[in-house]
Amino acid sequence: MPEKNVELFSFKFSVYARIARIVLLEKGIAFETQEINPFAEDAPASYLDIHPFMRVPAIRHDDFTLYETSAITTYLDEAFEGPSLQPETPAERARMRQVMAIIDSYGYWPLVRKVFSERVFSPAFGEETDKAILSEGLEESAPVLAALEKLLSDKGYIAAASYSLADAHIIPMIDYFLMAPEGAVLFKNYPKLVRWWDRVKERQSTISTRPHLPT
Ligand SMILES: N[C@@H](CCC(=O)N[C@@H](CS)C(=O)NCC(=O)O)C(=O)O
Repeated sequence: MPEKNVELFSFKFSVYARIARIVLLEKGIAFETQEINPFAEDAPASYLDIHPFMRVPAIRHDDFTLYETSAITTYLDEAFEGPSLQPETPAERARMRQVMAIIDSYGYWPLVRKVFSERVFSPAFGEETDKAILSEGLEESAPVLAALEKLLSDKGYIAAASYSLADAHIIPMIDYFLMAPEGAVLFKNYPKLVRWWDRVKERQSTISTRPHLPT
């Protein structure tokens, strides 16, 4: 069974890189981090050999490199020992993958790039909030949260009675969304999601991976 030699290409504010970090911690996998800012104009061109779309995260495990977060987290879960992060039944595994796809396809842009970026990230770096983008983001986030509320398992975690890759996948985006006061107000409309968040917000892997924004 493979042990160490895992390198994570990560950016400290990235929600996707945080998903990979959470899974590495949940599995207890030792890893080293290489910090890459994919948004920087001077991002190293050599990184394109690892990720041709210049995004984070990517991993290198011995001589195997991989990008795309869901592929990375599934690989880490299957290639390493530690608690399984994929539920037992086909229906629960399908639900897990469905939630991951929903947040990627419909959630990331409104929750993170519109609400969090405009309301929290930009002001932290001295830029003004674009209120039109913020309100568009809140409007577009509501159906995503409603869909998650409807799909959430009654057993305690997103897809099953145990923590899975789906929980790890949505924690960073919900965490950022809740840092926006308007996001936190909207979130209260979804009682199952609120209960789920109360359960996962104090988890060690959630706390220790939370980015520190300038104040
Ligand atoms: N589909 C990719 C998305 C990764 C992604 O968008 N990462 C963001 C950071 S959270 C990024 O690198 N953005 C750089 C850019 O948009 O230029 C995955 O699942 O890994």
